[in-house]
Amino acid sequence: MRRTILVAFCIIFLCALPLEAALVNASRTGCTFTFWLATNDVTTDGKWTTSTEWTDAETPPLMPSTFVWREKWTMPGDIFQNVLFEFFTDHTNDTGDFFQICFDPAANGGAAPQTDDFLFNITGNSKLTVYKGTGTGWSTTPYTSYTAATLKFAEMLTNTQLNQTPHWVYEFLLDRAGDWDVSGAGYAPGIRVAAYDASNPTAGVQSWPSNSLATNPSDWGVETGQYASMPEFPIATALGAITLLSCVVVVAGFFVQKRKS
Ligand SMILES: [Ca+2]
Ligand SMILES: [Ca+2]
Repeated sequence: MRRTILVAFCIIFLCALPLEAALVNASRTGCTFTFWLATNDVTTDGKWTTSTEWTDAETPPLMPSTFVWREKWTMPGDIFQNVLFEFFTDHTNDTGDFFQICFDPAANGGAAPQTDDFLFNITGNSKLTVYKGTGTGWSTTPYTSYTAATLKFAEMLTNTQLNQTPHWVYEFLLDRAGDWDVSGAGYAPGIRVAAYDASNPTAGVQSWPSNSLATNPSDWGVETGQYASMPEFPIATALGAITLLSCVVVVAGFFVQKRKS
């Protein structure tokens, strides 16, 4: 009888795994993706340096139609976060344009930016400014207490293999040592990306997750690091298959135990 109870508990545990994963952090439902180790070389130059430069990086789910973004990490030494952002609907060079990344290294969410949170803001005059959370918002004074070499970006108004009409392409590199370390979050930080075309103000700020705010970390997405390169099949399919197979095995064991008892 005790074995029967134990096996039944295992069935409930395995079938509840997806729900447990969703409850780890307060974040936008469905906006989670995998941050894979790069297979192909990447150069931060504001364009697809090679035809395969970004084919080994996952595109997060629930992407708006106005842009696409991807990221992957590289070694050796420090972990480097490499980001590609293509703003398909911005074809004009305006000083009011911006691209930004909000980053929650501790993945502790919050209804306002916390003191571990950062906002990387690149404006249309090719200027990168970093802001730090205060617990109630973003500091109005730029954050400058970091090593300049830990951040790098490049932008270009060009066409790519994802979209043949010239549009803004951004590449961003962040050295995850020091200020940008995410090990405290189990390598699963909160993240949000956004862009704005000053020539099209009625479209407003475009963001992932869609319609999310830089001031609400609990509504950002979650990036989960993997010490592996991206497989050729969707990882969600593989995880689903493993979970389903586990359930089948345990259920079969349950009935075998029942027949013995
Ligand atoms: Ca490049
Ligand atoms: Ca523009």
